[in-house]
Parts: sequence; C-alpha cells; structure tokens
Amino acid sequence: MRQSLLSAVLFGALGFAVWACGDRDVPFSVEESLIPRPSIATYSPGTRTLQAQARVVADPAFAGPARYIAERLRPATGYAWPVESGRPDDARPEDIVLVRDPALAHLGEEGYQVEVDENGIMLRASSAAGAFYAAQTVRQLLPREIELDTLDPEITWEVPFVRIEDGPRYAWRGVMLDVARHFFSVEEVQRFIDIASRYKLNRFHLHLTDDQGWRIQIDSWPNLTEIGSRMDSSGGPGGYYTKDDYRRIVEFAAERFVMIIPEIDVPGHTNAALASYGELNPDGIPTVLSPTVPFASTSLWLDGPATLPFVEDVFREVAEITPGPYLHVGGDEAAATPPAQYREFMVELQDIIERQGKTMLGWEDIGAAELRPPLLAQHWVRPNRAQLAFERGAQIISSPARHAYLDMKYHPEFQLGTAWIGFVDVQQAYEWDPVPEGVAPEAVIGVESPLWTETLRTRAELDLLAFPRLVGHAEIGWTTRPRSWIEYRERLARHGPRFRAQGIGFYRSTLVDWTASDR
Ligand code: TNX
Repeated sequence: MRQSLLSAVLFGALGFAVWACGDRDVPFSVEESLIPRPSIATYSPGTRTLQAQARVVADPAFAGPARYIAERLRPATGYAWPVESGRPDDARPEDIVLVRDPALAHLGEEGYQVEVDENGIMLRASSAAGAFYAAQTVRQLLPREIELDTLDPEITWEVPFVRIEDGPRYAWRGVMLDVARHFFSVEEVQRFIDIASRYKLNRFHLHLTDDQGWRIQIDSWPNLTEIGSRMDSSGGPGGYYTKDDYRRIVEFAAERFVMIIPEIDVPGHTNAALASYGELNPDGIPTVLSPTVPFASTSLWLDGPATLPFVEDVFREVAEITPGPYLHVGGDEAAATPPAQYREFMVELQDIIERQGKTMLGWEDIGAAELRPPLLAQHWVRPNRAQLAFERGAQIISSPARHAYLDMKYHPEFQLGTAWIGFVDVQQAYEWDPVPEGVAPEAVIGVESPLWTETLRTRAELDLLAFPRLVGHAEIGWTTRPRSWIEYRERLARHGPRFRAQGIGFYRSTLVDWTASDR
C-alpha cells in the first residue's frame, strides 16, 4: 500500500480520536505535524481531495497569496490551478477559496482561519499577510509530496477536515544571514527567505558589512565594493550586491510578506571599510583587507573629518533602496572605540538615521548610549545591556546566543560552526522564553535567529546549521500556545520527511526520533 494511503487511514483514525475527545486544544494530538503550531486546530473525521479542475478563487486584495499557492500546487499535482478573482459565491466546491473578512481583524494583521470540510477549502483573513499564512498552513496539511517539483500522479491530494484559527504571538519573527564573512548569491538568499516564509517568519536581516567584507554597492564611496568586497573569511574572492541585486531581494521578500532589515555595522567590525578608504583611519593609510581580523579590534576613526559624512552617505543610500522603516547600525563589540566617543557617535548616528526617515535598530550594546525612542535593540549576550536599552525606551528583539544563535555547534564533535557560548542542540534551541531578565514582557517585540557565517560557505552548510533549529525559533515567535519539548520533539520528527521533500538538508539530531516518520 502506498504510504500516502496508509497515512490517510491513520490520519483519519487519529483525527477521529482527537475529534471524539471533543477537546479543542489537545496538547499531544499525534496527527498534527504543523510548525509553527496554530493557536486552535480542531480536527474532525474525513478529508477533502484536491481535484484536477479546481481553481484558486480569491478576493482581489489576495491576488498575491493566491498566485503563490497556485504556483506551489501546480508542479506536484499537475493540475492547472487557474487563479480567479471572486467571492465565495463565485466558487465551486472543489476550489480553494481565499476570502477577505474584515471581521477577522481581532486575529491581528497576520491572523487567519482555515476551514476544510465537506463544503470545500476556505481560507479567511483580514489582510493579505494572513491569507499568505493560511496558504502556508494548507500547504503543510497536504501530503509532503506537494513540496516536490515533479508530478506525482499516484498521490491522492487529501487534506484533513479541520478548523484552524491562528495568529502570531510576536510581530517580529526574524532570521539574520551574515553575508559579510562569506558571501551568498541573490538566489541563495532568496531560497533562504522563501523557506523562512513557509514557517511564517516575516523579517530577514542582512548583515551586509563586517571586517572581512563589504557587500552592498554604495555609489558615493565606490571603493567599498571595488576593494572592500574582495575577500571573505576563507581568503576567497568575496562578492557584493549591486543595488539592483538588493532590490530583487527586497521584492522577492515582499511577495512573501518578509521585510528586509539591512545592517551596516559601525563603528566596530569595519576593517573592510578601513581597507577601502585611508581617510577613515587616524594615520590616513588604508588597512589591509584580511580574512583573520581579530574580534573587536577595528573601529572607524570617529574624530576624523571624513567619518560622519561617510556614515551619512552610506545610510542614505541604503535607506533609498530599503522600503522597510528600519536601519540596523550594528554597534556591537566596539572595544576598539573609546567608550565616550562610542556613546557620542551613537547619538549622532540616531540623528542621521532619523534624517533618512527611518528608525534605528542596533545590537544591545547601543544601550550604553543616550538614545531615545523610537528605538529597537537586539539582545544577544548581556541582558543588562538589553535592560539599559529598554530603560531608555527601546523595544527589544530577542536573539540570545545560548539559544538563538544558529552558528553554534550542536555538540562538541560537530564539524561546522562556533562554540563561544557553548553547544546548542535542538532542545536548547527550543526551550527558552524571549523575555530577557530585567525587560518588561510588553517591550519585547519578537525573536530573531542570527546565522553568522565565519565557518559556513555553502547552501548545504547553511541548511545544516539552520535546520531544524530555525523552525523551533519560528514556533517560539509565532505560537500563542504553551510549548513543550516532549510534544514538539514528536511533531518535529513527523515533519522530518517534509524537510526532505523541500530539499532542506537538516541536521538529524539524536534527540529526535526521526526514524518514526521515515518511509
Ligand atoms: C558575535 S553577535 C558577533 C559576531 C560573530 C558571532 C559569532 C554579534 C553582535 N557579534 O560578529 O559573528 O558572535 O557567533
């Protein structure tokens, strides 16, 4: 018997068991493999099968999400999935219907409902983002083969009868990719964004500059890319994004309701800039571009006459190509900058950012300076710094290295990654709360998972470090339900084959019994 048939039978039986309990919130419901876990999911016996003549019928405001889901459904089903603008009355029972319903505003900007029953498959939301997340949920309710790019004529495309009502815990659900230590192509970045959006992440932070390389075109300071981009942490040739490349990333992300957060790290972590322009150094001589700059050893020359104009030009040009309201200024590990100068510079920098019409965001280290709201600070290692920023009125994004850093080794023998904070296995990556000590819960706007790339060069290496930890973080950022590792571990195991179908090369942590769901 085909696995899909078998699982359909099992699915039905288990679905019935859960339904029969009459419990809307069964914590260990075995049939469920959705990540992140929805607020409410009520299963009932029965399934709906996708039909060859089915269409996607959507409110005109949801044309984007409708096209997205149709594109996903076409390759594996082989059905045409025409997308049509219309209301529920225009739909036939076999259609997937996306309904705009302002009455669902109480679920939040990103909330949605999914209803699968004998009448059809109905997705409801008050905004397009909610419709997109509803579509991602339906995608995960389908057999995993829906992820394949080739036709699978043997599958019956069944969706269990279910009623889901869902919306996020946090507004900020992010992932960061360090493209400075090793450079990743536009296509690699887009693939990563696409996968992140499947797990309902909505922020993509690009760490664009660091000691080892400068990765974004700045027209008024061309050496930054002419010279500063031509190295990476392995001594390789590096690379950079032209402004058009960057715009392509922004646009691709926006179609998936992901906002790009660009980071230009100042005043530390700046050797690539210092090597590009002598006037940013006290002796007027460019430094040497090098893959092995010691941590926290570099700083812009803050007394230099060229430095503030340089910083303003860079942030102005980045602001011009960034539709989102935030500019990330880094501000971390500026040990080579005299503390008083650091504080003064950060205050000037906030003015520069505001002149671009943007809000300043920095690593928690910026808490040292007298900054004012609106301000965002990203917690990574010292809760007291995050607390300082919070006391100055900052909102906090939580990225504690001990749990959220995707570049930490899973265990001592793991071949890739770093371990300065210790080892972070899948359980430790899942078991934490985003509220740092000393910070009020309402000041925390979300979570973000940084993927630093000192040791990572390829897409396969990114996958291995990011997955499955990132989807656990996505769940922490999204779900409003109480979480338990014991429950999650099983759900994650059931999700394993779905990673494979998506072509995600995840780390098979021994804490998870992947074999239970293997074919
Ligand atoms: C600390 S996190 C850094 C990065 C490194 C990372 C490695 C932060 C703000 N600074 O420069 O890449 O550790 O884990």
